[in-house]
Amino acid sequence: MNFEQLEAVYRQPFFDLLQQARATYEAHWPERDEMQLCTLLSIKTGGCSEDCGYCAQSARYSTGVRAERLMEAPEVLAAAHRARENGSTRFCMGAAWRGVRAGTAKFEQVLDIVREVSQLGMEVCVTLGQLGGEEAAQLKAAGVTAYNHNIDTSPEHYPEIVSTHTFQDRLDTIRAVQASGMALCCGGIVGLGETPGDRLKMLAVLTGLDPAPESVPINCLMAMPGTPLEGQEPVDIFDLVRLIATTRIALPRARVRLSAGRTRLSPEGQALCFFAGANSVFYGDKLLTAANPAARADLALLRALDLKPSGLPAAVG
Ligand code: SAM
Ligand code: DTB
Ligand code: SF4
Repeated sequence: MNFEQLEAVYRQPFFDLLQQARATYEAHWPERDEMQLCTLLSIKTGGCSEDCGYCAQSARYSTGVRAERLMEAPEVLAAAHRARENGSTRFCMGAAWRGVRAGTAKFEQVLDIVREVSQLGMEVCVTLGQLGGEEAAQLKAAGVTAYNHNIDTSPEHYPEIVSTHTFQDRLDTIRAVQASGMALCCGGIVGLGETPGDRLKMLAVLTGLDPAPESVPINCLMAMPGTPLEGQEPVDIFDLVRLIATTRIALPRARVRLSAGRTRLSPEGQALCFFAGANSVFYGDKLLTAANPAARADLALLRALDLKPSGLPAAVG
């Protein structure tokens, strides 16, 4: 869908939009009462060379996040086991890097980690920054299911948020991921000072990707103290619901993940997002460095809404 088409969908009367999104969701997701639970782990925290204005892990801002070394495989594996025991079916590992290069010791260590974690039968997602064809092929061979690389906002707004790499750099990595056959997890953040139009321009880029992204994380900015965006106001809940609904309509088969920022949403607000077609969340008390709702609270919310965690793929059980 192009920008004009997305705008026409987005600007419908609120309940018409919700109804269209719900119908689209139910037509494409027979398991409509299932919520995918994903657990995040920061395998390399802080000290990043990039200047993404929202990020607590950039070395350029004093955020209180200390630079740590890349975790060893056994530590990561233990966390992955815990995630699976707690009901997650997707394990997402993040690293605060500009990117990775084949043949380096750190990349080899990541490949080792992936080989081990992929034995557990969960979907394995990594987000390591920029990469090329060789790195993507090696990650796929090691057992990565999906690579997360967000475009974050519209092409126009991107330079307001990041100066150390370009929107085109993001698209180049996305191309390499897609060429490797890994699934692409690609979405963005709301609350970066962008307009609703910027959000739809971001969505136009996402819907133009071929193949379409397998999953689309919609993050609400976690305004991290010390970052340039620490003072940003949260986005209006109805604007967020409209965006989720429009994403569901534009990308019917994608998992739409209500990602960072749920700590600032009410249960009722989240319920509207789920009704509009969000069918995945990050589960567990921590995102990468920021807080996430307590696991107990999330399970209570799912129960209240008669939703159930989606199961592991049948082969693994
Ligand atoms: N360094 C890699 C990169 O930038 O692609 C991977 C890790 S980075 C933390 C992954 C994504 O997390 C970012 O693209 C952004 O969408 C999201 N993110 C980071 N900080 C955030 C924040 N404070 N609030 C919401 N989302 C955030
Ligand atoms: C994504 O879109 N959101 C996740 C995941 N991909 C890597 C990260 C959210 C990070 C929130 C801020 C933090 O924890 O520092
Ligand atoms: Fe580094 Fe990724 Fe944070 Fe940007 S978003 S500063 S690239 S960790």
